[in-house]
Amino acid sequence: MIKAQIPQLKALLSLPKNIVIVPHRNPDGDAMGSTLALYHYLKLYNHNAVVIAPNDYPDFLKWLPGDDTVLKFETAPDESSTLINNADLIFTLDFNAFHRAGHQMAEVLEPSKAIKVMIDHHQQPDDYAEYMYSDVSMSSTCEMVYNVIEMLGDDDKINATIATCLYVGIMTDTGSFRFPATTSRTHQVIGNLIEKGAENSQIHNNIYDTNSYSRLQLLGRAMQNLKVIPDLRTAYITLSQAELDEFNFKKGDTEGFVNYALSLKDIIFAAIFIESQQDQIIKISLRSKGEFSVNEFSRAYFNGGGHTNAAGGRSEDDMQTTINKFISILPQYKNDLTQ
Ligand SMILES: [Mn+2]
Repeated sequence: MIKAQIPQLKALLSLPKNIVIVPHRNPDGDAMGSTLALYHYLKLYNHNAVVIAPNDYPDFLKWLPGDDTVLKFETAPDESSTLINNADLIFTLDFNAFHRAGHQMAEVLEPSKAIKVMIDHHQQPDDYAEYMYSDVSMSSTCEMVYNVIEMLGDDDKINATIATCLYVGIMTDTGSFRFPATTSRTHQVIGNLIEKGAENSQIHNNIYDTNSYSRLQLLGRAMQNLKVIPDLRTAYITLSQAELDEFNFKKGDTEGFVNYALSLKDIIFAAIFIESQQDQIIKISLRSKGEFSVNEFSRAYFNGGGHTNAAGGRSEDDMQTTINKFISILPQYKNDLTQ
């Protein structure tokens, strides 16, 4: 779709507008990188733009340029709602269904009369956006925002600030340029971003070399809890609330843990189950290699979804019940997991 609509979008953006930019709940590097990159881009045209995140995000993203301008719906619902109600345009980035912004924020977004623009690479998008750029083959929403700016004829407007934000999202969503959605085009975009001033080595350092001692200890516990089901090529990790508390858990601390399970030789399906006393649920992250779709698996059994090889989910049962359910489902997929 989007190419045909670009002139229309360009016309829309030619005069200053009230614009709200929204990432998904529990924003990650791609969500914050893409929304802040777009924010800095729109500011060049004197739009009254603001990023409203549904809730807070990990500290390792808090150095991003523009972080201090981000509103959080959860802690500023009235101010956020007013901005959403007064918006001419709402960009929803790195998600494709209002409920992914959380139920409270979804209730404000849904009835909004603003023109919606979706830029996203998750599967099965909802149909709410007048301008919809949805492509599941893309490495990241940040790569797509780069494409949009380029299609608008503004690649020369990408400065070091915008480049830095976009670099973060492409790097984090591709596991530092190694996941299968990483294409030669992705590397070309990354090359251009470095030319525009993204400090690649420093950015990597800012995001990944921020471990606290307690996070590494928590990782140690997670690895002790790692279980393997070799004949179904599956591995999973559990972390209880008590274990999180023991190691001083902070938001973002378990980011990437599931990838260790997936890095086991011959394992193609990995899961991590993390108890959240506050939400009264078990949070689930699923990863796979190859054809096995964790998006479909999560949609079918764990109230979630995402991509073919990376998805989230949740369970309202306790940990043991959730694990038992998980293990009991697996044999149905024996063919897919062992082919
Ligand atoms: Mn993404």
